[in-house]
Amino acid sequence: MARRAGPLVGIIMGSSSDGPVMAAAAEVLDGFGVAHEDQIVSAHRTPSRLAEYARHAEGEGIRVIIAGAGGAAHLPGMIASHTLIPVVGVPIAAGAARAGAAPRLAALGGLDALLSMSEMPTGSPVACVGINRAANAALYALKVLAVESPALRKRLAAHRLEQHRSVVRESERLRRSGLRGRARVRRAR
Ligand code: RP5
Repeated sequence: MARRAGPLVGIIMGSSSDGPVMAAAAEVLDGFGVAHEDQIVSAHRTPSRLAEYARHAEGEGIRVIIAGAGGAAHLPGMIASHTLIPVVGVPIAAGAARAGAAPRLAALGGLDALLSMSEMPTGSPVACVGINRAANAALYALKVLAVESPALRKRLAAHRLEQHRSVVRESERLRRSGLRGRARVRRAR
């Protein structure tokens, strides 16, 4: 894949309240140096903008769209129906706190959004990660991009190796200290 200046990933969300969850996707992409463009597109409040966004994404050469939404989350499925760009949905459970208020939990804890995305009827598929798992959506998008980019594939392989090493390091610490935080004393029988 040739290097290009424009965004490779489009991150969209139904509301600004989805921003705190979706920021995890941006963080992962930034960590891999992959350009993304972030926008708010509401399937039910800005339906014409949704169609426009699909055209814009195709024009920009965006390769993967990550779409986060809560409630009866139509955004990923509707975007997918307007474009051939692969779409990864992020079901969102909690809206951001407004003016110091506590986070507003979706009535069904995100299950509504999860099912809206994963149960897309045949014809307009959406890949779907777990509730609030925006980081996983970004990792999935990176894997899609890596099909055409040996450099990115290398970085993903290094990331996977580091995950492995970090678990081994944690396990070694656990082996030394035991689950209760100190070495177990073996009782002689
Ligand atoms: C959905 O409704 C959005 O994706 C958001 O998760 C949820 C609540 O939106 P706001 O009321 O915070 O704008 O459309």
